[in-house]
Amino acid sequence: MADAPQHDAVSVQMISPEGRFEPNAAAEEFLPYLDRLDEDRLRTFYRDMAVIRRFDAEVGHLQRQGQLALWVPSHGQEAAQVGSGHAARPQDSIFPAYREHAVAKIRGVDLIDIVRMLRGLTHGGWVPAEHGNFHLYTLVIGSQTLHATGYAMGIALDGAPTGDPEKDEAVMVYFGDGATSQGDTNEAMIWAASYATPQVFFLQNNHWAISVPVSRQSRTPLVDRARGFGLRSTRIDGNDVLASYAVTAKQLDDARAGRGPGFIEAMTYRIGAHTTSDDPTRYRGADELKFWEARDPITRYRHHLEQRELADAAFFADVESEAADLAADTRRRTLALGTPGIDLIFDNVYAEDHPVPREQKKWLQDYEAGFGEAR
Ligand SMILES: Cc1ncc(C[n+]2csc(CCOP(=O)(O)OP(=O)(O)O)c2C)c(N)n1
Ligand SMILES: [Mg+2]
Repeated sequence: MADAPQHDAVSVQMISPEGRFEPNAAAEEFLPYLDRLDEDRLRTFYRDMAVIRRFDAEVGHLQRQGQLALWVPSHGQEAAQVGSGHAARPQDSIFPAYREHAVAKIRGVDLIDIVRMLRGLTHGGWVPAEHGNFHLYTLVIGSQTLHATGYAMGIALDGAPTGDPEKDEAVMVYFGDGATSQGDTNEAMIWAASYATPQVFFLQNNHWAISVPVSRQSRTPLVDRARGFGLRSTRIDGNDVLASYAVTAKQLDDARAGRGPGFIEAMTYRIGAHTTSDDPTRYRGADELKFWEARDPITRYRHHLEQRELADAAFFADVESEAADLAADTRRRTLALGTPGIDLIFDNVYAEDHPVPREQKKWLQDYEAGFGEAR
């Protein structure tokens, strides 16, 4: 079966792969949104990307050492996440999938809460209203798009926007290329368009849904498919943090102003495994990986900051030490988390007592007791 072309749509790009500020023609209408960024904010983008990369690597190691059931790496997708995450306003609501560690950090989630969830200690992790309206990680592919659209429909039904972008709310939902094949995602886009929801669909096209390439998910670039639903749709270079920021800022402000839902396809790449349960060498070639490693979003942005003389060696050393501190802190806190009790596995299966989980729980308790010391 021939693979569908995925590269024949234009991506908005602000920074060249070498780090030069070279907005292409598609970037023009988004350029004014970069004026919102002062030098501190530009440096924060780098800091967030680099710190999350280090955190991600550390938790990956912890999983390998038996401390987590599973880890979902974000390596390679930092620019897509950091640019869009910073473009959201405090009053906005964010619905993630399960790989958006950088956005979680930006919205004020304590990253150890993600670790707790993937260690099996909680069924959720945090209270969204107390953490920047950042909703819970959703492992059922695409289901968060419906949660987001339902929430955004609520905002639309509550009344017309005031016209003040500092007050009006918008919703952003993150999902992957594989999720675009789910019925939920397609239904969410239909309802969003019908109700003109104040919402942005943020697709991180990392080229793979576990072992299935994006070319198998769609015979047409996904940015074009979104237009068929009636969404304003833009493709961006997802490894360009400034493109991600500017396009998301415009899309969210258009959505909050009542101009209807938008869609962003961020072209990026999942450098690591799908999760720690996956071995990507079984299905993808080394050349493809090399191609994308050479387009690393953090290296590109570092060159950009250096060329504009916005950051010096002391800044980069400081970021490195913050990243090392976070990694050490995460390791220390993870090792202190303890193990989940057996009850937690069964307690929320049914609201009331039920013979099947009761029997299964007893079986597991007896099995564990067979080892002697309670674990
Ligand atoms: C409804 C549903 N079907 C299948 C799965 C198994 N599954 C987990 S991740 C995944 C691939 C998702 O790919 P994509 O949407 O591209 O997101 P990515 O992991 O690449 O970020 C699948 C099929 C699931 N979690 N939920
Ligand atoms: Mg994917």
